[in-house]
Amino acid sequence: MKITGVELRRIAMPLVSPFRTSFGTETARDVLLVRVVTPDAEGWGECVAMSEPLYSSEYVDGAAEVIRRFLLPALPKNVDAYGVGRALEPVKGHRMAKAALETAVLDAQLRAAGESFGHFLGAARDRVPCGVSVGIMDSVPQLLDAVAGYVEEGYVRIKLKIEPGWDVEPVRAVRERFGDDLLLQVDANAAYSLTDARRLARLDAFDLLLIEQPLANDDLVQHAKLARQLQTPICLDESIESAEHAAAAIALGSCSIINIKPGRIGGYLEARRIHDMCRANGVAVWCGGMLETGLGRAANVALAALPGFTLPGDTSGSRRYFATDVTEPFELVDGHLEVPTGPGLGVEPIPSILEEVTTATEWIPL
Ligand code: OSB
Ligand code: MG
Repeated sequence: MKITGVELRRIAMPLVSPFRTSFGTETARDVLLVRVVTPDAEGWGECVAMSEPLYSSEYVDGAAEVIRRFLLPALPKNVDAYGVGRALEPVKGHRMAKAALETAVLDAQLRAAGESFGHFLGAARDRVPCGVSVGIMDSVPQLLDAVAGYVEEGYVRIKLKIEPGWDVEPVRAVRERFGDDLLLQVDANAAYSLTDARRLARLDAFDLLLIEQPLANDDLVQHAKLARQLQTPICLDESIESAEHAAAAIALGSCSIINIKPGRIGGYLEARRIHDMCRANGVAVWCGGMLETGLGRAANVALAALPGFTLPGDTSGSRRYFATDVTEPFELVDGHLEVPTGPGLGVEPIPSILEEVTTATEWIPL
């Protein structure tokens, strides 16, 4: 596939409510979109990097810079999605930037071939069950109201963001109010250390599906030690940047579940590799999210339909994030989102909405 050029487009997407985690509070999503143009088709990739390097070392200005300065010049004249990863291998890290570019190339390639992401990746069902990630709130009553709204909307699993000082009490309150049948899990975004093991073990009383990323991003050994002190299964998010990390975490006993976020690990091809490896080892996976627009969401929903994704993902409906999405909104039906079936992502940005939210564009001929 010959690439004519690439557009880098920045969009500003206000969130319907502030989203607070242990690393910060987001009120708007500053998104970099990559549009790859070929003679036969165009493709879109959404970069999941956030404005500041607080979740991981990547950030959106840095991703744009590495794409224009190092990634695009490294692309061969003729390339498919598999070739993108090979061509970009000399550049270390920057997986979110690489994922956005590879996804845009894959989308263009699949649209030209008339094949959907779901079919290409190996989706085994036509809809996926959805969870929702609930931010840290100012008070427990406010949290209970938010969770009640999501339960009413049909979400089949609730994830509570936690941090020291906001953990046992909110979890207890949600468990008491919504009962033992609610699928419930927590996400610490690396806010604890091993000395908090006894505090974290108090969460064992609440029958959580998992605790996500309790300790530092780069500490697989301490996660393995913590796992031996908890009954609640440990799931890793930030720590897993590749299939090699996933294999190491499983071998060390650092986690028994993996959150696969294609953006964090370099794209959907690597995501499928991790899925295959985990499935062969009996390790459950689920699809995480980074507050994506409908473009990123479409691909995530397709991935979440693979057979090894045995837990509900953070693949929520558009309105959980945005009053107006850039695509037709994803809407929950009976707690599920439908996997798009059209060519490529199977969704398009709506031109008038895209124009309205665009803050900058840059055309780079190849
Ligand atoms: O840790 O899973 C996370 C959002 C931004 C950055 C990191 C995380 C999250 C979420 C929300 O939990 C997931 C979503 O609904 O997209
Ligand atoms: Mg997480």
